[in-house]
Amino acid sequence: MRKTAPAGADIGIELAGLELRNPFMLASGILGETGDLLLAAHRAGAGAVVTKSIGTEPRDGHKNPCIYQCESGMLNAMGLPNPGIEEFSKEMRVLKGSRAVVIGSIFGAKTQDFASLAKKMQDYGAAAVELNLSCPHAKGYGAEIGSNPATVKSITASVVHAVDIPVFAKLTPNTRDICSLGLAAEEAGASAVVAINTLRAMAIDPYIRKPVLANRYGGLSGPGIKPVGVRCVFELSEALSIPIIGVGGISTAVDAAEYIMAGASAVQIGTVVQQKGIEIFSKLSEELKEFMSREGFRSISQMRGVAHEG
Ligand code: RRO
Repeated sequence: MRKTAPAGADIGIELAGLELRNPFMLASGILGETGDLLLAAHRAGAGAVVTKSIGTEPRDGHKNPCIYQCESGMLNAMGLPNPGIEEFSKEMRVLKGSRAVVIGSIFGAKTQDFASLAKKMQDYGAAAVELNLSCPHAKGYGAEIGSNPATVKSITASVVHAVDIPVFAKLTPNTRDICSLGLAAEEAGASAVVAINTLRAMAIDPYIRKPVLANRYGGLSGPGIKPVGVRCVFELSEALSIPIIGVGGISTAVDAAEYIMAGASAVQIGTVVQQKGIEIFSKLSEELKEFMSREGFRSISQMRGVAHEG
C-alpha cells in the first residue's frame, strides 16, 4: 500500500485526446439547457461540461410533477425537454472563445438522427459528443433503444463515421449485462463509455394512492445509486479497453476516488451540483488533491483501477 505523500498530486487528465484540468465533468441535464450555466460551471472549475441531451426538434418534456426528492436521492422524469438542435446553436455560441471543454449530448430515435445531430454538435464547436442511449423513461429513446447491443453498435458506428471528434456512449444500468453494451460501443469505434445513467424507479404517495411523478416512472440519481455505478464501472473496466467515465451518486472527492479505483478515467457529477451549487467543482478538485497526496498517489492514472490489483 502506497502511503508516502508525494508533493502535490496532479489531477489533470488526458481523455480520448482531450486535455482536462481535472477529472470532474458536469453531467448532462444538470443546470438546464443554457450556455450561460455551462460557462458558469466551467468558470467554477469543471474539467468539462456536458450539455442537456439535444434532439432534432424542440420538445417540452413530461408534465409536472417531474422531480421528486426521496430519501436516497432524486427521482426525475424530465422527458428530454430541449430546444432542438437548430435553436441550440445559440447556447453553444455563448461558449465559443471560452476554454470550456464542451461535450454535446444528443438523443434520437433513429441511427440517422444521431449522425446528423453529432455533425451539428461538431460544427457548433463541441469537443466530443455523448450519445444518450440510456434515459430510463422516454418512449422510443434512450434505454429503449440502448438496451440492445446491436442497436448500440449501429448508432455508435454511424456517429463515429459522421464526425471527427471523440464519441462517448452513455450506457444504461437497467440491463442484465452492461458489458455487452460497452463492448458493442467499443467495437463500433467509441472513444469512451459513460456509466451510468439513472436507475428506472418509482415513488408512490400513500395518501393520494398514486405514483408521485406524472410520468409514473422516473430515473433515480444521487448517493443511493453510487454502489450500482461503481459496480458497473468495475465490470466494464474488466471487459473494455477504451476509457470509462464514471457517474452516479458522487458527492465527495472520496466518492470520485472510489470510481477511479474501479477503473474510471474521469467522473461526472450531477445531483450534488443541483444540491450544493457550482462551487462544488473547485472544492472537489482541492479535496481530491489532498486525498491523493495523503494516500500516496501522484496522478489519476496511478490511482485508476487499483481496486482490481491482487
Ligand atoms: O430528460 C430526462 O428526463 C432525463 C434524461 Br435525457 C436522462 O438521460 N436521464 C434522466 O434521468 N432523465
